[in-house]
Amino acid sequence: MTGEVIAAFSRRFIVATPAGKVPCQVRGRHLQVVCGDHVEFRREGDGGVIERVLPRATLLYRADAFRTKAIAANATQIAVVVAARPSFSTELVQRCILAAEAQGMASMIVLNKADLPEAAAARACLEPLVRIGYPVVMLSALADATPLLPHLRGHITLLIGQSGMGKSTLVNALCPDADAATGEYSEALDSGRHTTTHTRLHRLDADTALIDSPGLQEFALQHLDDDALANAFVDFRPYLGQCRFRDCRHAGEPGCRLAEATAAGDIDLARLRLFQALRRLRQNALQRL
Ligand SMILES: Nc1nc2c(ncn2[C@@H]2O[C@H](COP(=O)(O)OP(=O)(O)OP(=O)(O)O)[C@@H](O)[C@H]2O)c(=O)[nH]1
Ligand SMILES: [Mg+2]
Ligand SMILES: [Zn+2]
Repeated sequence: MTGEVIAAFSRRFIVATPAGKVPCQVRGRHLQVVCGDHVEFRREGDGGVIERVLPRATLLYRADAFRTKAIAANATQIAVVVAARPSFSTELVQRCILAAEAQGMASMIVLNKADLPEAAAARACLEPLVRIGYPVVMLSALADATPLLPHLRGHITLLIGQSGMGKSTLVNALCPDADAATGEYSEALDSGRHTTTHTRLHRLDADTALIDSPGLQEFALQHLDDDALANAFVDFRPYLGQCRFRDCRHAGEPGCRLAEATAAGDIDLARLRLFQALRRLRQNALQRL
């Protein structure tokens, strides 16, 4: 039998099939199963045992020097959810987008809690990302989430972001059967309380789905080597391969096209700095190993 993994706990999964949902397990450690995977399983008692993961169209994951953490399989785009309150990190937003770019996935940003007075300032923080082509949809998940619907049709969209931004609230607004837990954020800590603990896929129709994921505190990009990292910056792509030195590290070498484009105002200096900082982080981690 085949089905789609709609929930992934550490070693237990819920697989959706046309005949209903089946609780499944994996035997052994060799098989990595992620929410969004299409799998083959055999029935065993009331449940099933997953035997094979079908080839994935995409796999969004993060990786530090020691381990890799898969987030979801087969999503076609990510929607990074940020909010007027609590505050969010634009660097974390960019890291999520870089990981998605490296998988060939589209990215958009949802600015939630537009009903709060801080929304305009939050929107201004996103302007550099709008300039390089990422759409921002501003809405209030509690009041009306429908402005997001046209962006979702035909996509499997992974909702990702820090805790307390309103990912699960959005899922509840758009999928009436979802019944996802939501939680007040902490004013004192200016942070969410990590209410969602497992990734879960919710189908809206045959070719549209939303994946809710636990709040992120960090997003390591150790898996992107220099070339993959540079290519993940969409704003760098027109200039890559044109530097004077073929092995240019875009870190102050003469004839660097990225530096020239930055001086001309065609690349945002903050983006070039982010690239250099991420590259250095990876080099330092490699040296420590
Ligand atoms: N004012 C306002 N509050 C909202 C809105 N959307 C969500 N919230 C509140 O924000 C808090 C966090 O919402 P959640 O949906 O649990 O956030 P989350 O992103 O799923 O958080 P984690 O599961 O911890 O990652 C809840 O108290 C929601 O009621 C909104 O549009 N406006
Ligand atoms: Mg949640
Ligand atoms: Zn260069």
